[in-house]
Amino acid sequence: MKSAVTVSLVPEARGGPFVYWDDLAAGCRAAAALGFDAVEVFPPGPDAVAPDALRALLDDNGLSLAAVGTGAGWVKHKLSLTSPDAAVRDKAVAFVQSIMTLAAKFDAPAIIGSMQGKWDGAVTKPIALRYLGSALFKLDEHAHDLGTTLLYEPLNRYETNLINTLGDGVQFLAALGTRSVKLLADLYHMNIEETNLADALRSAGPYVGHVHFADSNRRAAGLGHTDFAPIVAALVEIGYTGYLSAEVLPLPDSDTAARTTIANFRKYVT
Ligand SMILES: [Mn+2]
Repeated sequence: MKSAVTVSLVPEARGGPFVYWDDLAAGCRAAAALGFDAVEVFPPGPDAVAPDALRALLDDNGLSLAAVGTGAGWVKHKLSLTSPDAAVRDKAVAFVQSIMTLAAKFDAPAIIGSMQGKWDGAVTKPIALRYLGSALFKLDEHAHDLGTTLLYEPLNRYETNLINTLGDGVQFLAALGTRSVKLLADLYHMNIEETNLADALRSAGPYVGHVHFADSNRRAAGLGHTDFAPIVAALVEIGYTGYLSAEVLPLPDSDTAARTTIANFRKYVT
C-alpha cells in the first residue's frame, strides 16, 4: 500500500477535509519532504491544472498522482449526477469526464463523491438511483476508453441518502455491470455507517479501489478512536495495493495532520 495526502485548490471547499490548500507546488513540496508517495488533488475544474506543470511538479518531487477529485463540480458549479434537470445531469457527466481525462494522463482515477447528489422531492430514491446508474454507466465507458478506473464513493447519511455503505455500493455496481468503476472506501464515512469496518472491506474485496485514510472524527489517522490494525489487516487480506490517502481536516494544522498521517501509515502498513 502507498501513502497519499490531499491538496485542495477549491476556495469554495474551505473548511473541508483537505490537508493542504491553494498552492499545489507548496503542497507537493511538503508531501515529498514528509515522504508521501503521492498527492490527491481537488481542482476547481479540468483547466485549473496544466498537465505539463503538474507533470513537472510531480517529477521534481518524486511523487505520483493518487487520484483527482470532482467535488468542485458540486461545491463550485452546482452540478449533480442526480439533478432533476436533465441538462444539469448532462453537464455533470461532462464535468466528471473532463476530470477523468486529466487524471488519466497520470494513470490516476477520478473520484465521484459529492457530485452523486441526494434524492429529494420529485426525484424519488428509485429515480435518483436510475440517474446515478445511467451516469455511472456512461462514465464507465469513458473510463474503459481511457484505460483508467473511476472511483465511486459511498458517503455517510448526512451527505447523501443514496448509497451509504460499501455493501450497497457493491450491489449497485454489480447490478450495473460496470467494468472500470471501483469503490472508494472512506474510513470516516464507514465509521458512521458500517457495522464493522474490517468486515465491510473484506466483503467488498476486489471492488475496493481507493481508501481515504481518516480517523473517526475526520482528523488524521491517530487523532480519533478508530482502530487501524484490523482495517489494515483486512486490506492486506483482500490484496489491496492502492493508496491510503489522507482526506482529513487540517487540524491542528496542515503539517501536523500530514506528519501524524505518515507516522501512523508507517506504524500500521509494514
Ligand atoms: Mn472521502
